[in-house]
Amino acid sequence: MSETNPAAAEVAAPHRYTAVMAAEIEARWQDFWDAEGTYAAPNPKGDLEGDPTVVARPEKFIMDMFPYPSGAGLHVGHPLGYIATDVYARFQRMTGHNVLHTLGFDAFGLPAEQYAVQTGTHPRVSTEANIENMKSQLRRLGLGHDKRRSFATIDPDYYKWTQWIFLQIFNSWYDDEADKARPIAQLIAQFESGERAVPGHTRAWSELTAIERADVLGEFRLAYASDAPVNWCPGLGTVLANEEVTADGRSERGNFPVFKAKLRQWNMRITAYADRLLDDLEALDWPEAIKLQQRNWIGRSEGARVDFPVDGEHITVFTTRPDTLFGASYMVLAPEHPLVDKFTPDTWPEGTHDVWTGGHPNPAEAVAAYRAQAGSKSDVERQAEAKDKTGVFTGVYATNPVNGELIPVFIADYVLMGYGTGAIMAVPAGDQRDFEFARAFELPITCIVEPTDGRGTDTSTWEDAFGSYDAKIINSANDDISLDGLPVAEAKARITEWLARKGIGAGTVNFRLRDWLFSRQRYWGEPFPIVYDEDGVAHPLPESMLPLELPEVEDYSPRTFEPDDADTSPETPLSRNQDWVNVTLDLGDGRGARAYRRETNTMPNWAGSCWYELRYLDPHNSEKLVDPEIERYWMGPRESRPHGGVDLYVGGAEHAVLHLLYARFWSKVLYDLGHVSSAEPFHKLFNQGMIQAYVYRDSRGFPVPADEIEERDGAFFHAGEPVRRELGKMGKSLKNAVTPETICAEYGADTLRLYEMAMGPLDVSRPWDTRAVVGQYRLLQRLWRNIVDEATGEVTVVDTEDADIDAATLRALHKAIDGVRQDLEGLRFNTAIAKITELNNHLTKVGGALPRTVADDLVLLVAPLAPHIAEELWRKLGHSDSVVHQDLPVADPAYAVDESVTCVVQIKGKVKARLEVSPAISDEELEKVALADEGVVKALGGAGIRKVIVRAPKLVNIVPA
Ligand code: ANZ
Repeated sequence: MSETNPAAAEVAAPHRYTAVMAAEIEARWQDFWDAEGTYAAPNPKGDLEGDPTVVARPEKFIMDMFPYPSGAGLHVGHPLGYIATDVYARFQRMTGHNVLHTLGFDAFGLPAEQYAVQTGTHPRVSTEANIENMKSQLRRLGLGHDKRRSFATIDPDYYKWTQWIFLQIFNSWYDDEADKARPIAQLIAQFESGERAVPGHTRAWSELTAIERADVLGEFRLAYASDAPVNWCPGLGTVLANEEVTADGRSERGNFPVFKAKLRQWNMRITAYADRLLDDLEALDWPEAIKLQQRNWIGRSEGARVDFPVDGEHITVFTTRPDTLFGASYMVLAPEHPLVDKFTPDTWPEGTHDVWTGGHPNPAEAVAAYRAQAGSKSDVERQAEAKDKTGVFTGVYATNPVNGELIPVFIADYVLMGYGTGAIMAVPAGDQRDFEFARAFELPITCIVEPTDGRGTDTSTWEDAFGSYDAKIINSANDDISLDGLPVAEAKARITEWLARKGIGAGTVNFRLRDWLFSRQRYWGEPFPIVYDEDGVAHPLPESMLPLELPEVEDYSPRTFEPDDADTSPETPLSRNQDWVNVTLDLGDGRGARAYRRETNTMPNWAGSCWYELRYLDPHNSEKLVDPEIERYWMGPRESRPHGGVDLYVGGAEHAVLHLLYARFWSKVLYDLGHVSSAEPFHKLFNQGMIQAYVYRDSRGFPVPADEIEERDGAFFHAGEPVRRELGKMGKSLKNAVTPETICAEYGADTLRLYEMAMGPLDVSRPWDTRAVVGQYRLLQRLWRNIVDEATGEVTVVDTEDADIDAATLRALHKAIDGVRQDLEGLRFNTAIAKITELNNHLTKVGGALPRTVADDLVLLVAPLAPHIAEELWRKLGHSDSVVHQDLPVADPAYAVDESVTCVVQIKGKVKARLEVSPAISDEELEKVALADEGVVKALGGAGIRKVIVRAPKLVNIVPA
């Protein structure tokens, strides 16, 4: 039979596994699974169509980060994670679990909207078309999703609940005493009864105007509007959250400049949860790198606040090193600090150093000029390490409270208004930025920590600050307190206690985390369920008015501006639609029908993904976002997941602090308010690697189509011209995208699945190589051939008793079963495939018809990875139920071992016996076996045993008493 002539092969082997056959098998089983609802995961109650009434099996909730329905469709890199979760879900189904696995679409937000704007179609039209396209691409891969549970975040039935959650957040406050969120009605009751004083007012709650009450509550609500400076991105025409701004002060999406602007915007008080977001990370099964990024983003610093008197006022600083207070030789305020206006005197005080004035005739002019210059810089630029330190003197002196020294107060841009108190005490000996500033402005540098690196205490000879925590404090004493000789940690504790006693400071914890800016000036997002009355007071819509649907508009384009024009302000597309904006409503609050204006901002694209795991559980519930019993069943706390949450969540590492932090925050609010039993959304997180691809560039550096490349002697050519090869991303713009359809057409979906899983460990990036895909295709062909006669299409297995199967085959089988089970549980799909390949090769080598039980087990092992061919072979083997819900075989430990090794048993150093044992035998087991050995018993002759030294599997040394 000629392997090289496919036509001839087809005549000789009409039942060979080919791409044509794969396509037929795969389409047939996909239709069958859909029709049968094979992947429908029953709920413990409720009305999901097709559910049985009793669910006896333990639950597993397996989830992917759902995709944006981009217009470009999927390339082979996208489904890596989806295939992995599918394999894992299938494995869990075959090991006794009720598995929930489905996939929805994250369809609001900038990517979908930008695509719509580019193509000139309404976002709903293009988004829905993209979703359909992606669904058909994904269906071809044979993913076992429960399709009854799928939705898109743009479905009004879904975003009704996103809006409902917003209202829950709006209608609650953080009770620090109870350390949880509570309904705002309870706070109002406390104000009404007088149990709690109304902050900022001496009048009773009942005497405040509606506007005053709204303002007071705005200081408490977990969702609130504020005028604080925000990140304004003219190029995108919207404001952005801190998390959406890159380290160099540009928009993560589009890479446009971002400026600080004062605009009234909605915020989420995520900072109230800073401690819990930090603490609860501990019990999560997440990659350490992601936990670390979240910890850093939350940025908890322990330190102290200290008051420095100045002109009858005081400047409060935040410091992590109160132990260095005696070395504070000047102060710095952020240029925007409100006290600066209060202080600035008309003239420079006597003795003002020339370098402090920046050449300005008086403090007011100096401050104004410096502020103008600092305003145009991003926080990151301001804090850049290498940057020359700039600043000016404000013309006032503050008093250092520990030694009474008068120290000058500067403004400088390296101090940020948004961190701590926006003011610092500068300790040039201990802090590098302060050191550089002190050198530039000729300020004293007092040595307050004894250097441990031999540089000595004469700071005039120093080249940098000495910030070590492993040193002793010096030169730090007054009549009342001395820190001299204390190590840093002790000095910190002692000075903090002293400051508190004197009433000039206190220990405090500061967080880097800021509240989450929650409004966007775009069309394609969830409308806020908020209206404003004639006083501008915000009112929540009653639940009965949800969903508040996004109106159909002609002009949905965002108003964008020159990317670097900071003096612009946003315009919301919804505001153009006055008929929608101005409404008369009866909110059911006893005020009757009134005129209101709708909020015209929309929610950010993160909103829909903050809670979608919950809706998968109970997707059609019109009464509640999720039934509590159903939520407890799928996600409630267990020993394996102490805070509850999804059992496995797979997605890219780029969402470390955006989506994952926001979703955790929403979970905690819903948990506090009693809507869910899980305080965390995702118990185990796994980040898959990226599929990379070769990019081929011509002599000008432009990418040329990767599928037109010829390789000759290790060099690459395009249209006869030599080209350069490098490893990069896969995508249309680099002309190297490979679509799953292409691979499916050439080899079938099972081959594609196997190839993606075999490429390497799931969490590392790997280069795509179309030429290597055929390797997995051959594996499937050999698997087929081991069970099916290629000439007749009949199965070739024989019924053989286990006892009659040769030992090597039993060993190969059970080793594979054991290894594959462990590998699948550990998400090591590549090594699982290697073990299946080894088994299959063994069977090919042995030749002849397979014993039926071996064929069955082989097919079951393959089923999670290549479900279509497995289903087909399973049925051919005579089974009438789907392979999907079969039990995965369990290895018999008697066979699941390598051949034995020889163990030497010594008594007093002399060899007394040799034992054949399993190489995997434990020390305890081996000791037992050795002591029971006849020869050993004899040699001991009844003597007691003092000690047994075991080095499994090769040595046992017995020391008789
Ligand atoms: C005195 C001192 C002495 C400081 C010393 C450090 C070392 P982390 O750890 O990030 O919280 N700081 C405080 N507020 C600031 C602001 N708004 N802008 C810029 N810097 C600010 O850093 C806290 C330290 O950063 C604080 O402790 C303060 O400098 C500075 F040997 O105070 B330190």
